[in-house]
Amino acid sequence: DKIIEQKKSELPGLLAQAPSFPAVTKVRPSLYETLMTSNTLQVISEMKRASPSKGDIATHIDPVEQATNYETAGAACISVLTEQAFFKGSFNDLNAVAQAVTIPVLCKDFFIHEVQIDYAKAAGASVILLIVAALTDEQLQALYTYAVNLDLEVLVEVHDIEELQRAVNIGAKIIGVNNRNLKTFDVSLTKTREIAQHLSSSKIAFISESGIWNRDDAEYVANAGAKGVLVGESLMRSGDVQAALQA
Ligand code: IGP
Repeated sequence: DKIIEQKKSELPGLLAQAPSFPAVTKVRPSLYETLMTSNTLQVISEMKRASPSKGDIATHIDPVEQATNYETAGAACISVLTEQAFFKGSFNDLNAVAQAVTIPVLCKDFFIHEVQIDYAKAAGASVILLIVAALTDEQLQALYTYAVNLDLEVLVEVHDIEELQRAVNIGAKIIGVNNRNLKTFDVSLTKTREIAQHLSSSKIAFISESGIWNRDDAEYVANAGAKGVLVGESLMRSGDVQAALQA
């Protein structure tokens, strides 16, 4: 709730000025296609400097170096946290990463207004995140349609069965379950299993987000039905991204 309040307070600033970033003209592969056509668990690796639950994680890491390491190590997509007040990210981080890699780039933020999507697009994202819990059905539908019309893919994040239904109702193709409860910060990978059991369509690319630390965790969610994992902290803390992703 605090983060959403913060986001609301930033809207006038964004609306006052058109986004202006060095242009990114790359045509990236579709995250959805990558997830649906590969037989192995795909990794979305995250650039995450800090978080409200963990405080500082790796505040000074160079986003270009980190993203290049992720890409070389075989990541399917790079997630860049752009939220500033709580996660110490920025659209500049996103733009730098988008310039540096050719795989899909996910803008990870708390989207409540179309103007934020304009910024994400201008900075070079090919995917955005929409968090069902933070939006009404009307907002969710409007932002989803707005993003798709800009040629962006959308990762729709859910925490429970009811939110899953809301995501399915708007036609979400990529759905992620966040194993971290956004209010208590508790992490439980059993969330992934619970949600996976209620997925009715094989056309949905299902992703497990948060709290993946090792091979056992990855195998657990893959066996539960996840086609991909979204991994932040464990990769940000690991000195050797290549080794961590191979393990
Ligand atoms: C990564 P972790 O536990 O590997 O650092 O989690 C990612 O799932 C997490 O950063 C995240 C997130 C979010 C952050 C998932 N959904 C929504 C901010 C907003």
